[in-house]
Amino acid sequence: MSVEVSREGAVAVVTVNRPEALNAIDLETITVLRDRLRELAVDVGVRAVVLTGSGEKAFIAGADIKYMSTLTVLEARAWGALGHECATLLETMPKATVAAVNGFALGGGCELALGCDIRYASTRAKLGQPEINLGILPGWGGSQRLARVVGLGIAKELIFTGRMVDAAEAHRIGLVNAVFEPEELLGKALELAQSLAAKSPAALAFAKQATNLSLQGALADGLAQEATLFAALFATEDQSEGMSAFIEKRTPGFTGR
Ligand code: DAK
Repeated sequence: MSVEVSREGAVAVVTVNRPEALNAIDLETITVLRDRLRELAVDVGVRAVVLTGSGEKAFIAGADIKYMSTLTVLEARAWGALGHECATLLETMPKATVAAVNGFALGGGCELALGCDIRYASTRAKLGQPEINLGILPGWGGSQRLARVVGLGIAKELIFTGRMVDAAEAHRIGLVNAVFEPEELLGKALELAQSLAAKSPAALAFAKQATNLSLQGALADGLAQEATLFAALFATEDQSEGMSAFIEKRTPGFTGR
């Protein structure tokens, strides 16, 4: 299968699996990825998702250029919508999403990583938006999300030049949260995902919803939404459990109720 999903407790690991093409994403792959992400978004047994690529060279080396080279204008529109849906599912599903960037994350690959809440990279990772070299622009959200992560000036430089950054530079500019040796990367991403899966699902989902608003729209609207979400958590058992556990000096057991 071009996309594989495995489970480790409440964590789902989604692996794009086309190593012969450096996990470049063709129509079948993006459609299956979209379907799997839709399922995981509503699966109450899954509290965190890790996205990675198979093999040692690539996370996702982009959208499949051979496939894209044949597209008509209408097909390009539909292709863009599929990638948008995947990145938006990663960004908005009510659970944590972590990209384990184990190699090339280019074009659409960088854009899917940008949809994730947190990005970990291996020392071998190379990230970038090289679409300009193909006579196109980033079409799966990169023209909007990259600037929100690294700032407008750096985003424009990377998108206008198509330059790739290595893991150290990606970390310095805030494009990835942390860098690990290749053999450590997936374990560290899983460890992070497991720790997020142990949090209150309601608190994490609401924290994600609120922080997603922080770089969009008016501050007053974001603050109003934060106030509503904050108050709503006081109707959950998890809030009572979290505070009781602190007072009783024990580890909380969150149930999601
Ligand atoms: N597409 C198709 N095949 C790819 C590929 C890709 N993106 N990347 C690699 N491959 C394939 C190669 O063709 C090669 O296959 P064979 O020729 O052996 O059959 C195999 O993977 C191994 O690649 P290389 O031989 O090139 O490996 P190297 O180590 O020499 O080089 C590389 C690695 C990552 C530097 C190089 O493969 C490379 O430059 N790849 C292309 C990277 C790239 O440009 N990615 C961005 C793609 S553009 C939009 C919607 C979406 C998008 C844009 C607009 N709209 C709707 C508006 C998204 C655009 C993109 O993602």
